[in-house]
Amino acid sequence: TSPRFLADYAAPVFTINTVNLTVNLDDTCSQVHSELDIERQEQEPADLALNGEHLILTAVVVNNQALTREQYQLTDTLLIIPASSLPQAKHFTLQITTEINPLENTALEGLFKSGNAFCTQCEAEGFRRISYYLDRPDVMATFTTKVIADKNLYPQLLSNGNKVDSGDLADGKHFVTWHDPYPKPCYLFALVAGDFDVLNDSYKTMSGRDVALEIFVDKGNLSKAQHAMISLKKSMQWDEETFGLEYDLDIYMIVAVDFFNMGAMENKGLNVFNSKFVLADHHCATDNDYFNIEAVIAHEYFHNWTGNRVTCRDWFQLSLKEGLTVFRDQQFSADMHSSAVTRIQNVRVLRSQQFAEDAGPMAHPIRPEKVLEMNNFYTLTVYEKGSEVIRMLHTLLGANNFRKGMDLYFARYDGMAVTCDDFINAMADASEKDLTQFKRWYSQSGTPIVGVNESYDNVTKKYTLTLTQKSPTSVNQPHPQALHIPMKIELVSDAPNETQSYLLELTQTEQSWVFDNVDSKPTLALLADFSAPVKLDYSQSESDLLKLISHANNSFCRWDAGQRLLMSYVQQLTLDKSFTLPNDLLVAFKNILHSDSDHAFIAEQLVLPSFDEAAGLIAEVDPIALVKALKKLTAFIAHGLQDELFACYQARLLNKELVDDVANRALKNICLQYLGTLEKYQYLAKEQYIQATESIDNANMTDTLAALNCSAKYSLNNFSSQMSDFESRWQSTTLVMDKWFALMASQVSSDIFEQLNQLLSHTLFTLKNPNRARSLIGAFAMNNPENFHCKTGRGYQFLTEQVMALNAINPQVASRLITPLIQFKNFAPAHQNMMRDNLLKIQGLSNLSNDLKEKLDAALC
Ligand code: BAL
Ligand code: ZN
Repeated sequence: TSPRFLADYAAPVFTINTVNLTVNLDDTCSQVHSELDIERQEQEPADLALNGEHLILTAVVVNNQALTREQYQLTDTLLIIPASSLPQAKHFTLQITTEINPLENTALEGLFKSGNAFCTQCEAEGFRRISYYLDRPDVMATFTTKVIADKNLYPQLLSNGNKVDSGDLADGKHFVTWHDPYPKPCYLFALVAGDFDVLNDSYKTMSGRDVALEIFVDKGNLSKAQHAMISLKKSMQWDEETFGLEYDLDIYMIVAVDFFNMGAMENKGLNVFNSKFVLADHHCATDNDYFNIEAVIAHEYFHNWTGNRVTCRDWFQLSLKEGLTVFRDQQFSADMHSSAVTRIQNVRVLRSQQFAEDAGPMAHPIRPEKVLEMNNFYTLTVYEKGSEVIRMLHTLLGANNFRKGMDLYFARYDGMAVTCDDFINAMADASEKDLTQFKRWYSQSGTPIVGVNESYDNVTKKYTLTLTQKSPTSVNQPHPQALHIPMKIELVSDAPNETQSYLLELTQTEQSWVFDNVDSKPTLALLADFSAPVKLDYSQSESDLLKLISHANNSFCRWDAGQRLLMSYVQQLTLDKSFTLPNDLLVAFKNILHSDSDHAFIAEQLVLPSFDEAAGLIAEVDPIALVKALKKLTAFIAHGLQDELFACYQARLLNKELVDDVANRALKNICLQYLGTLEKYQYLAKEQYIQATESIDNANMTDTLAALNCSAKYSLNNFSSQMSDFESRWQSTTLVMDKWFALMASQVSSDIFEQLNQLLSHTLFTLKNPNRARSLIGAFAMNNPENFHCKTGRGYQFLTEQVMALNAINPQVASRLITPLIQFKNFAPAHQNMMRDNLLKIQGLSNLSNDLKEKLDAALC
């Protein structure tokens, strides 16, 4: 196969108006009968080419006339009906019968088995594994789907839309027919069959309609679906209140399955979810899990308008729906929780992962221009940077104009498949703001660097700020142009209440602003609320950063000043082993601990920059030196503030009111992470595990995992016996065992490779379950830098072997897990060479998937 290009987009020659599907389910030979109403878009005779993969074709019928084998052509990926076999009329019908094998479908695209249930995943291009079709998002049809299966094994048969018919059939089978009145692309098609427990509820929409809400989970898990249901109702209400958007069908269903490549999927009226983002109770889920479930439920729900009612013209436009929907779910989370902490957590993901992607071989604009395997573009760039681009619009336009733009977007495009340009044009027209230059964010890749120059004139009381911008160049982007960058700044004054905030629009490569009547030289706080996804080239003095930590008005700026200070120490410690850390840092941290900020925010301020974030800021870093630097910084703070950290920890351990609170748990557990480095306090991790696990009232997974993480990271001797205890308690709870595998793989241990091999042959381990594969292999490669980057290269070799095995089982999962290896240019030459050698080995596979091929070709060119 060869890559596809955005520039080659052409409107479809044929479209499909209605689809009648009958799916007769069977483990190894499911039969799919599809009747399509086809509409010719051009008068001239043309061949009809339908996408299809891994299908057995048993019949093709045009206008009720069966075609003979000579009347059509078949390739591995297409069914071509030549113009000579088609009627000349504008409308004709096409019937296709295919057979598929769901049980053998380990790629989990199209129709597959997840445990005992059948389910589907069609985005991006999975429908072509169910039937021959015009599998492109700008072909939108109304679907009627009849699902047939054994009644005992599969009492629930689900598809999109409303249930219109059901009944019994011969041989113990039954059927249910569903009709979805909203035309949709086939990527939003879904079908599920199984024997589930159902949580039922309802929601009255703002116009007074009752919507039935149903969450389907594996038998016995009903009580774990409550939080998802509450989250769904909150999301429905938030979208009505914030954007005036109401749900449109009579029923909204969510099904939780254990085998799933993605987090979840927004199929019309029938969301399919990775069970990780549905199931929770306090015994088995962490505070973070609760937060993420609410966010993913919201995300998929919000897609009903931003994605389903208005969808993408082609897959290059993916950020049209994903960037916008991530922005919407981030705003929702910020409204439900601490907005400052939510924003910080968004930025951490962006800086530690998206910046690395944007600096690596797979860097692409949020609207990519060339794609070999579409599944490779469900990226942090399209999603998270895409959301930042929408956020910048929100900042530049203001909330009111942004809402007007959204209203206009829906008024213009409801029911259509459109482009990112269409979205921006609606925003520009509604707000009357010129967004011509802003559109460059959609076509340029790489993280821009903003430079800073400032001067203050004591006599004229003028403060002058000069900002520069530079986007990285690459083969695909030899001459990047200046972007339209919203820079929210503060001029922080020593005088109370005199700090001023501004929104500057940086549009040139170099631009200056003069501020009059500034009484004394201000301290500059840049990127309030992280107003743009850029890096700063600005080395502010330690004393300025310390001032910002305590005096900036914007909470993000206070947090960020602390991070920049810490990062400068990490950098100095990495490059110079003899660097001594200053006591000022301890004073600053002590002030943070004792500040009256909310405790979730204090906890965030105490978290050090991650390995990944630091690695992105130090060219060709020696990973081992970086791990040591981070440890040294942790130990310095722990040692210097042990009394304060211990007191803070104890207060939260002993005070019942504080124990039950998410923010206080976060604060307690960050204290524990520091104290774990000190021998004197290592007993705390052991005790916390016992208390969090055994207490009948307070058994709590957040505290259990925090204790085990601490023991894993500092090789505490209680780790292995407590992990055995944990395993025996939780061996029959799949999602908790994922946490167990991840902890085992994250432990810093001299015999880690022996342990990893044992874990691979554990009776509960399988590469076929994506969550399980990620929990062992992903956790090792991403959460255990000390062992992954070990100088023998065994860490790289381990990941390579697993990626090679996964290539044949599930190419999407293999392609995600290879990320740490393709970013080899971040690291010192000796590590680069070992990583590159391993990549060459993978590239040599005879059955290399397109998913891996695309990344390897980019990394090794
Ligand atoms: N559309 C794929 C999953 C998601 O972004 O919601
Ligand atoms: Zn999405």
